[in-house]
Amino acid sequence: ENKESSSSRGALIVLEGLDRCGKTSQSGRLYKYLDDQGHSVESWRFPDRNTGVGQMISSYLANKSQLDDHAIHLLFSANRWEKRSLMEEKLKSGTTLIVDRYSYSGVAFSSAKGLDIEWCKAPEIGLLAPDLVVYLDISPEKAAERGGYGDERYEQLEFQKKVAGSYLSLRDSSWKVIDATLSIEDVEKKLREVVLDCMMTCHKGKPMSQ
Ligand code: DGP
Ligand code: NA
Ligand code: NA
Repeated sequence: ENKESSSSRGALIVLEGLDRCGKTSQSGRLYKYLDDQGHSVESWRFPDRNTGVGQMISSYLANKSQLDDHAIHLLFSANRWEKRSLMEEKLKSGTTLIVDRYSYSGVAFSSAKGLDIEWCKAPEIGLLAPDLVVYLDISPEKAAERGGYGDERYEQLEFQKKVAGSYLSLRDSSWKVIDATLSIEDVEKKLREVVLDCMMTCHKGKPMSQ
């Protein structure tokens, strides 16, 4: 029985990892695969740079504006909050969402700057909890070798090392960790396995949590 019944909700699947870990291309491939299989699925990403808040974030990341570390943290969180009701609607209507970065990025990147981790987590409380978090694991050094970083604010080796440490402290048993240094095809295959497993079993009958 491969088809979901029309009454079941979609799964909230989150991809996390350092910059250049391959998340964005993997979410694209996963989206295409699930869509081709006939699933109702959408590919999302945070920050969503298309909103007003998202434009402020984009300008900050491009070093075109300066903001207090706490203020930008709250903007990233607000950017997730402004999409929350749409997210809930989609999931309720049976659409599975593949989300490139979510609250873990929020906490990992800001706490890497030295902000208190509990303070960082607070504005994320009440957002929808993922059914599955997949961490694409790569060392900061290997990630930096991949075609180089762009010009964005956080794309620097020393900072990414701190982010990697923060992510490590956030990992729990609900995370699936995939070795992101495998070939694109192998990462894709492993990602499909954990995602299909989640879609078949892990969220069935489970209410959306916050
Ligand atoms: P991306 O579009 O996935 O390349 O993300 C842009 C950059 O912003 C990337 O370096 C990760 C970082 N980032 C993503 N989400 C958050 C967040 O919620 N808070 C902070 N501080 N940084 C974030
Ligand atoms: Na980036
Ligand atoms: Na990305």
